[in-house]
Amino acid sequence: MSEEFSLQEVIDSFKLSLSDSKEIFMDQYVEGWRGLVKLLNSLGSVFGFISKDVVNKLSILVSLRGGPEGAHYLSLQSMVQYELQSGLVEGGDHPASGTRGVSGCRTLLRLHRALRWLQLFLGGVSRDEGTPPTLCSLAYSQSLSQHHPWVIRSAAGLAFRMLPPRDPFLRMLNAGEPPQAVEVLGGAVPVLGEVYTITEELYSKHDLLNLP
Ligand code: 1PW
Repeated sequence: MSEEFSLQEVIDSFKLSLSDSKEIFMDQYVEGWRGLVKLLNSLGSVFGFISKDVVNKLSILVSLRGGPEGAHYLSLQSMVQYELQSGLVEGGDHPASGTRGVSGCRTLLRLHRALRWLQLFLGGVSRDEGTPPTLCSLAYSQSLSQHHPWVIRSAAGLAFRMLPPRDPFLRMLNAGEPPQAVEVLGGAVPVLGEVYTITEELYSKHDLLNLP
């Protein structure tokens, strides 16, 4: 995979993360997020604190997946089942993988909430409902911001103001000229939405949506 962001690559990873029976595979989910980190990195250093947090969350999931209990982390569904059964959900002891006190479920919940933000933001851009800075702030206030303390909300607000205008932003997606990129975006939003909805239902069913 190249270092350059590609929207199509992200769509493909999230699509591949969905099994026929609507399980979500961890490896492809993480791959999708790795792609998004490239976008964050291309947005400049003001997005560095966001990118760092995402990278950190991904490395926790990767180490759980690569650890001795890795087979249980094949899918989000198997992770939830395993961590619930083993009493690990609230942050158990995973000594071998070096993730003591941090559960896969609570880590993924952070990414899950962020995916909603991304879905709202990209949806707004694809429908041309405003400029990227405005749409990104709006999407954030409708989703992730309620889970963040003031200091993060204000840093995020500053970063969003640095987002480029619509056409340069669309070009950064590496999906062709703006009209074509809009089309690809239009295809991305439902895929992100499906992954989001399945995860939301899974977490809600097991009462995991407020994990500390
Ligand atoms: C323009 C493309 C945007 C796509 C990616 C969106 C990623 C959003 C991540 C926001 C992270 C803000 C800074 C970190 C905050 C953490 O405190 C917070 N993490 C998240 C992902 O919300 C909560 O994690 P914590 O502190 O409970 O481990």
